[in-house]
Amino acid sequence: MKKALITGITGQDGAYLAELLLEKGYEVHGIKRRSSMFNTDRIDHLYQDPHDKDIRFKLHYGDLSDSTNLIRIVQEVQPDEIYNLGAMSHVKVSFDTPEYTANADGIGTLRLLEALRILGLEKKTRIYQASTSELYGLVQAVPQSETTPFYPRSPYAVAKMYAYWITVNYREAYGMFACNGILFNHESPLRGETFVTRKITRAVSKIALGLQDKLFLGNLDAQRDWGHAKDYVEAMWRILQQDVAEDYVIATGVTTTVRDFVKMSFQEVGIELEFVGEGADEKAFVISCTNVDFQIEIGKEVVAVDAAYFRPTEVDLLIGDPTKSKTKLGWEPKYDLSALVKEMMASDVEHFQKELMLKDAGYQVKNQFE
Ligand code: NDP
Ligand code: GDR
Repeated sequence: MKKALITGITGQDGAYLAELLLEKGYEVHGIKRRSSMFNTDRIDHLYQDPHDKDIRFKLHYGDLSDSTNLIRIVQEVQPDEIYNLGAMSHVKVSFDTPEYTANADGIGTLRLLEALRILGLEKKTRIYQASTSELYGLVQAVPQSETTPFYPRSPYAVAKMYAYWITVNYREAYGMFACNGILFNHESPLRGETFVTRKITRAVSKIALGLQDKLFLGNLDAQRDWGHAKDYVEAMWRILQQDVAEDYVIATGVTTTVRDFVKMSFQEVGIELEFVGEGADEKAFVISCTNVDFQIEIGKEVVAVDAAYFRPTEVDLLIGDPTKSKTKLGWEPKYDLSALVKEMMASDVEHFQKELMLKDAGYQVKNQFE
């Protein structure tokens, strides 16, 4: 039985990957951070009682900023494969916490690679590094492929650039099976609530149900190549099953503006919008509503730009070239954007319908910071 160790197992990708590897018969170990409240919502359905015999799913407390802890966990688990998904993954927040981001996202990768060397596992354990399309940053050429130059535009992307190159360097220097997956944006109903897609699908669901008035967003012109996380974790696994360690772009090859993602989400609940104005003055109004379940007033302003969400340096356009992953990995995404939006909207509408029932029964509905 193969053993995998996943950092970032409590995150969006960690949850989908753990599920996939368990289905494939792996013994799955994950590193979770200590938090003051439970933080395992996304993987609670995979829980196995540690008192039972022959369990195949186990969590270890740890942090990418603590070498001693990483060395101890790797020594105990002796994994065949490591998937390094742990990171401070929010681009905008990385401008507020640049040093921590560099430590966790950049040096954290070095700590894991060194743990393998220190333990003499550099020839046994394969390692996947969660690299990102944010490396391309300021547009040099499109579509972006494995050979497009990098120009990172945030502390997050600069930290990930270190992680990318240290992975390549350890592969070349020590013959390690260490690979980068350069993954373009991927989303799902499990996506963190402050990334733009989930922020939109949550807010649209609440607006349609009368639980929220308006959605405030930043740059509506940004273009992203959005895929589904479920497809992307399959690519991570395939990258580590090859004969030769290489780096791969994982993307759909289709790009869409944030504005169009907003329109598509509202369309899922039968609401058509008209966008008026530009830049920080842009707004969107309801022009029709065909869904009788949602009582929304025609002419209501439901979207507005708030410059507080603009980034000091923005990544305007991402569109990936997945030719290498298609030909060498045989990887093909199963979801397109409309299927992704449909699934995310269905999940959030269902969630907020339950909250509405609670509200109607006199319970307070939570406010959340976005
Ligand atoms: P999430 O933000 O959903 O999950 C990040 C995970 O990392 C969480 O489990 C988090 O723990 C954990 N984590 C954060 N800081 C540390 C730390 N110091 N030590 C250990 N663990 C830590 O990200 P995604 O699942 O979306 O992304 C997975 C990886 O892929 C990340 O590295 C991200 O940067 C990268 N990536 C993501 C893309 C995307 O579109 N989703 C695209 C390209 C790359 P906790 O739950 O406690 O916060
Ligand atoms: P990104 O994702 O920065 O691409 O990083 P995010 O969803 O945060 O932003 C995408 C684009 O939308 C614009 N935007 C807003 N973004 C947020 N979060 N909130 C807003 O209100 C808003 N309004 C407009 C942003 O400016 C940006 O252009 C994600 C993360 O998962 C990274 O970890 C990963 O490496 C990359 O994707 C690939």
